[in-house]
Amino acid sequence: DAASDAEALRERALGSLTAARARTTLLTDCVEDPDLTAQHSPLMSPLVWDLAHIGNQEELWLLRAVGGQEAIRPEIDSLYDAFEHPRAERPSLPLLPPEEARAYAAEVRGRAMDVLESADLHGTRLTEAGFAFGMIAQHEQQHDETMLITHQLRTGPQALTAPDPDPAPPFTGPAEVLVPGGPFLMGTSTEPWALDNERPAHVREVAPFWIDTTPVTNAAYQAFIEDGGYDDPRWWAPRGWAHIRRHRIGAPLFWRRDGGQWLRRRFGVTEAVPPDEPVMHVCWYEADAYARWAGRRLPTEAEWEKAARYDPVRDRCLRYPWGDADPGPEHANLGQRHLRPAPAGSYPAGRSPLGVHQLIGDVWEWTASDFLPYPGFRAFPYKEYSEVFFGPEYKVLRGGSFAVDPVACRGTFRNWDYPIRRQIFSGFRTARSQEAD
Ligand code: AVJ
Ligand code: FE
Repeated sequence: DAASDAEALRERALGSLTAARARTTLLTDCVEDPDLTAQHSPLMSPLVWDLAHIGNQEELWLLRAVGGQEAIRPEIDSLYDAFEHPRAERPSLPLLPPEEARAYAAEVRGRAMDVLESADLHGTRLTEAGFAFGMIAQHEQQHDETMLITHQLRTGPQALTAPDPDPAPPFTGPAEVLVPGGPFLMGTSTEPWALDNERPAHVREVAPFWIDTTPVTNAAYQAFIEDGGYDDPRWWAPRGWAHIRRHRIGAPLFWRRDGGQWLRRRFGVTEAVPPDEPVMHVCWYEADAYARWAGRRLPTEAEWEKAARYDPVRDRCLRYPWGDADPGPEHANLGQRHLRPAPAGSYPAGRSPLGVHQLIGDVWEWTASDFLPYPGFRAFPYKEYSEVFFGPEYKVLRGGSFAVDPVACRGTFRNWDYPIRRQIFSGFRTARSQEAD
């Protein structure tokens, strides 16, 4: 009945917010204050900025917009407005010191719990099915992934540990899967916590194409390096070629050649690059060049989503590759349970109906597509989440990495970044059109 539905929604919102805060606490309590206030890379904010920004977004949406409350500290809004201050500038702002940032985020959370208890979860579009609470839990989890990237960029001793994923036997399935052409329903109009750029559901047509069964592995990527892939302009988009030459890029970020082998630094530890793991920390230009070298191309965003969600037997799209159930540990490497992707061929229970593996979790996957609105898009609840980023300067990534929490992950979820970015947990898989047969 309606009362128990509302209670289930409240429980889901509470659980999602609580899990996000536990992760934020882990990521900000595992280092000392100087590591929280330092800027570890000009690409990133100080961790203490993310912490107070998480609290400030929660204040704006849950306390002020939903709860109708006055600002707790109106003077700090502008410090934590991502559009007023680019990341490089944030360390020089008069930010709340770590203890104050923690206390502020905790005060907001305490009040948000009271708002959640009495909110009408069918009152307005903002609170419908607990949307604002889900949006804020996703926002915090997205910044937790951002903070994990900051941890990866940080030099110095290891601060985080996690068990490794289970080893997997070498993947022996077919290298690629045929995805049938024809229409499918892309995006969603029904997923209650889907963000504005995933909406609305709309029919898309794709031509038949082949897609890699697993993400491209380190071993496959090393073959591209060893074949002189970084020295051959034939494989590179002109801007990508100019970029890798100017910055002398010749391998994924964090890789280093040591005699005959490749090493990588991962969360403070240097280790041999594992051959069976999906390649990570490559930019769009590197993914695009690898695909051309391999005689293939990146999948478009629509192709990726059809490969991930389309069930040819039921002729409909699923919420996730494995079906409509929320992600569990058997389906995908999500939620920072591990601090690395799992070997190619892991999580067979998470494969799509067409037989494509590891679409969700492990590494974000670059697609060929620019970040553009779907037909019928409406910015909600604020233009600065998606709308201001639409255009050709951003490329879409799909699927989510090991650092994405299930609450911020769906078959329809869209991420985007500049094509030169590679500090993110980004990999890719390749495709080819069927008519090339
Ligand atoms: C969707 C990951 C591109 O981190 O810039 C966080 C998410 N938006 N706060 C980002 C976001 C506002 C966003 N990405
Ligand atoms: Fe944010």
